Formats: sequence, structure tokens, C-alpha cells
Amino acid sequence: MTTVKITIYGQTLINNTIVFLTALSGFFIIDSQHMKLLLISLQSNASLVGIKYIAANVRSHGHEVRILLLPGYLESTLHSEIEKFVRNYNPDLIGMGLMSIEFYPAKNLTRLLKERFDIPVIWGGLHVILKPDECIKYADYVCGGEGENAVVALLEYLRDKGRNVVPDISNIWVNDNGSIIKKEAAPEVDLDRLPIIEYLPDYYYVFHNGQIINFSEHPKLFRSYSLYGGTCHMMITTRGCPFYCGYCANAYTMTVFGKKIRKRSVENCIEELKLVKEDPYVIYINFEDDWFFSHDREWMKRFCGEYKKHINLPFMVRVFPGVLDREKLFMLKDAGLSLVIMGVQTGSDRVNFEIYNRKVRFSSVIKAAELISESKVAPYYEMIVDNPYETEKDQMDCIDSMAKLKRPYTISLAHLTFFPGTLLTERAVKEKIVDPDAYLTRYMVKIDKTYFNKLLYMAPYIPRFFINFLNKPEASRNFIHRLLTNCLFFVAKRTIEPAVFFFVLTRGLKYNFNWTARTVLGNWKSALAKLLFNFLGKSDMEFDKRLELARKEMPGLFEK
Ligand code: B12
Repeated sequence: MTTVKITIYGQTLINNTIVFLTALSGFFIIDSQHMKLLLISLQSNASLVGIKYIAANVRSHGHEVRILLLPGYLESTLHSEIEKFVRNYNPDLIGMGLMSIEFYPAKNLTRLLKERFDIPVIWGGLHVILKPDECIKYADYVCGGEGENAVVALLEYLRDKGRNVVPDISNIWVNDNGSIIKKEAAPEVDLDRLPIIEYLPDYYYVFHNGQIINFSEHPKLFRSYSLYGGTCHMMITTRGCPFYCGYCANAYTMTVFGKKIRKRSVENCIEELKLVKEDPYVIYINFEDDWFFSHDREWMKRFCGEYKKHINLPFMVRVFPGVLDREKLFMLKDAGLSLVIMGVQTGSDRVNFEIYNRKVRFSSVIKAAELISESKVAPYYEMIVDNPYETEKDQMDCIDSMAKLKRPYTISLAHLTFFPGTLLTERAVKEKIVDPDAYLTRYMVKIDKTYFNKLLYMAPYIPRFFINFLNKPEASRNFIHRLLTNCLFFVAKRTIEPAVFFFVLTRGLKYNFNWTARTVLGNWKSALAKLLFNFLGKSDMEFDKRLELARKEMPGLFEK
């Protein structure tokens, strides 16, 4: 609650809200109906979606919000500037949003805040949805589903009934002095009824170089913390995914949210985009939907018309091979679609069906790649590697399949990360193939530098006869195979790949010089900034190194 204390010594802190006065022993309490929420993200970059939604909704209910980004904060003490910020703002509730890799930083920060402040803390986000039983041990409340309505309800509960009454709100679990009260999931929010989110809200702060800085007052700093150099707005037009892929958290979240895909109306999406477009720096829209193509043709047609008329910026979407629709793809291309990310994951049908529980045959990938190639949209295909369940034959099949895809295309390899709660992790942990905490130190970009990974990486770039010649089981490889693979990998990575990427990107952007220059420059600037930060000190230390250090400094934090 907004509480302005006027002490008998006359020290005054004035807050610009409409207030009412109550006299209390020795000082006045000026109170209003609105509550104050502080939302904290420990993510390493400033590109947030879920937290922005919660903030926007809380504000639309008349409450006050600040978002604070503490990139990877995992220190043994609370920095005095963070403490000062919290003390000055004096929130009624602190919320933290976490993905699995932020679990220990969130546990640590909650402990540090609890040592200094008597403010209730709520955790939410994907990791909490996956592991509410574990998370509720460390926070006062956790949100086991979508947070928009639950947080407003909790703030108003705290305002009306105080902290001593256990809130009775769907989605909100309570830790009542060690006894845990679980709650059923709330009905899903109606996406069109949510307020739209801003690209750079003026209540967004960052802890940077020992200071708390308001991002909107320092937009350059915001861009240096954002993905793609801050040239790109991240947006979601649907929520949900109907598939049960073994490595994906969606297979679990579906049991909470259901299989249905919820969609926003064209009008609602365009409203967000119009607002975002007011920032002249935004030149790209990144649709993060798992299932953008679940919109029907009618929706796509209207969306593309409105998009071209009002927005007219290049954009990217994710596609699923089996459901890529030609008509929709060409409509989108005409409206500005410049890049598609397609999750291929593996070129082996056995691995897809038997290990990943992903019902996609490679023949649909081939068809989808042909369509994408025909549309001249930049193709970016995502693969999963380092799978302990894959045999040599599976890996060779995968490389063989990928070499057959229509070129030019680009590829990215991600380490098979055993994130908590997925079907595959449960299996691998049970079979003792993986340590349950392995995902904390190795995820996504940290892939093994194996012979097959190198070969797969260059499958789009080197002549096919080389791939066929080099794609051999270990037992039949010799010195020439290894040498050639290493040399070609070096050349492909340093020269062919950047050239192909530049070409497909420029073509996808319809050879628009301005867009191409800004997209490339934006990415280049953010890559350079990261390199410099890493070089200059621990402000952007790799997360796993920071975690390793924290394990030595605070062993207690890692006890379960
Ligand atoms: C967009 C996105 C990103 C964006 C933005 C993330 C963000 N914080 O908003 C970026 C690109 C930054 C990103 C990065 C990563 N991501 Co990501 N990402 C997604 C994606 C595609 C959509 C998320 C989204 O916007 N959903 C819509 C919003 C509205 O939902 P939400 O974020 O879950 O938020 C709701 C609730 O969770 C809750 N909630 C959220 N925060 C809070 C806070 C409080 C206090 C409360 C009460 C509630 C609450 O309320 C929100 C509103 O309803 C999901 C896949 C998916 N379909 O969920 C993967 C996903 C979340 N990402 C994932 C991963 C692995 C990563 C990376 C580790 C990948 C990497 N390359 O390293 C990094 C981690 C970055 C970091 N921690 O530093 C995994 C997470 C797995 C896990 N167990 O943690 C997912 C599930 C993908 C997958 N299928 O496996 N990601």
C-alpha cells in the first residue's frame, strides 16, 4: 500500500498518489487504495514477455509496478544499491519470474531480501509451473499458472485482508509458516482482455555496474541488454502447443493449461504493434509463438492486410514442418515475413518417433523446406544434438537427411538439455543417464565438438559428395576423414556460413538496404557488447562459471 510516513522530526517523503490520512502513534500514515508491486527478473537479457504482461495487467487495475532486471545476480550479499532501491520504492509485494536456470539465483535473492525486508515474495514463471512443490519452500507464495489475474487478486487480497489471512486464490499456493496450502489452477486468461504490452515500459529498471538505472531514460543501455541489439520486439499471438515432444516443457504445461491453443484477435495484435512501432529503433518483429500457423487462413488474411497497412516491418515466425501451409506462408511473405525458424530437431525418424515422441517424418521436413525455399524467406533450421539415446547410425541418418534439404539454408545446433519436468528428463533421470541438475551448467548453445556435430553443422554449406565421403562410423574413419572434417568445419564456420546467412537474410528482407544494414548492425553491436563485457569483468560472466563460484561461496544455497 502507498504509505507516506511523516515523522515527528519533520522528515517527509511525499508520494504523488491520491491519499487519505490516518493519525497513528507519533507519525501519520497516508494511505491509498493502490498497491505497489516490484517484479524482478534474473534473466541475462532484457527481453521479457510474461513479466511485462503481469505488469501491464496490474497497472490496468490501478496499482503501481516496477520491473527490475538483475542479470544473473548470484552474490552472497545484497548490493547496497539494490537495497536502497527496494527501500525507497517500498513495495507491498515482490514477484520473481523464473525459468529453470534461474532457480538458484531466485532462491538466493529471496533469502537476501528476506534478511533485510519484511515484504512478501511470490515466485512465478515456467519453472514454478513445473515444480511448484519445490519452489513453495522458498517463497511466501507461488503461482502455478498464468500470473496476470492471480497477481492482481493477491495484491488486492493483501490490501483488503492483510498478510495474516491466507489468501484463497486459484493458482496461488501459500507457504503459511512452513505449512503448504495448494490451490487448483485458475481458468486461463482471455488473451484479448489483457492490456497490450509495451516495448520499453518507463517503469523498467536494470542493475548495471553497481547502479540501478531506468531503462527508458537510458534507451541505449536497454538496447545493449536486449536480444538482437534491441532492434526487435518479441511478441506472442497465441498461447499453447498441442504436441507432447519428450524434451519440451510444453508436454507438462499442457497438463496445466490444456491442449487448446488460445489466440489473440487481429485487432489486439495490431494495437500492440502500432504502439511498438512508435519506437523508431524497432525494425523487426519476432513472433515467439510455438504455433503461429494455428491461426486460420481468414485470420492470416486479415492480419497480413492490417500488418502491411499499419506496421510494414520485417518479421520472423516459428513453423512446425507437418503443418506448414503454402497459402499462409505466401500471404505472410507478402506482408513482410523475412525469416522462418523451423524446429527439425533430428533427421532420423527413429529418434523423432521413439525418443522424442515427436510425430514428424523427415519427408514432411523436405516438403516444408521446399516451400520455404520457394518463398525465398530466410530458412533457419534448429537441430538437437548430444542425445545419449542416439546411436551412430541415427547420427549418420540425420546428417544424410539434412544434406538432402533444399539449399540455401542455415542451421543451428542445440545441446539436448534435460530441463526439469520433461518426459525425456524423467526417463533419463530414472535410467541414471543424466544428473537431474545437469541442465544448470550445460544447456542449448554448449554443444559437444564431436566429429558428427561438426559434420551436421556444415551439412548446408559444403558439397554433398564431401558429406557422403565423411559421414562414416568411427571404426571406418581415418586420419584423412578427421583432418578434412576439421579443415572444412573451420572454413564453413568462418566464411561460408556467414556469407550464406547474409545472403538469405538480405534476400528475405527483399534486398532492402536499410533493413539489412540495421539488422546486421544490431546483431553485430550486441555480439560486440557481450564480448566486451565478458572481457572486462564479471558483470556478464558466463552463468555456469558464476554458478560454480557460488557453489564454493555459498554451499548452503545448493542443499535441497
Ligand atoms: C519467449 C521465450 C524466451 C524469451 C523471453 C523469455 C521471457 N522471460 O519472457 C528469451 C528469448 C529471452 C528466452 C530465453 C531463454 N529461454 Co525461452 N522461451 C520463450 C518461449 C518461446 C515463450 C515464453 C513466453 O513468452 N510465453 C508467454 C508468456 C505470457 O508466458 P510465461 O513467460 O510463461 O509467463 C506466464 C507465467 O509463467 C507466469 N509468470 C511468469 N513470470 C512470472 C512472475 C510472477 C511473479 C508470477 C506470479 C507469475 C509469472 O505468468 C506469465 C503470464 O501468464 C518459451 C516456450 C513457451 N511456449 O513457453 C521458451 C522457454 C520458456 N524458454 C526456455 C529456455 C530453455 C530458454 C533459455 C534457457 C534458452 C537458451 N538459449 O539459453 C533462455 C534463458 C534466458 C535466461 N534465463 O537468461 C524453455 C524453459 C525451460 C525451463 N524449464 O526453464 C522454454 C519453455 C522453451 C522450451 N519449450 O523448452 N526465452
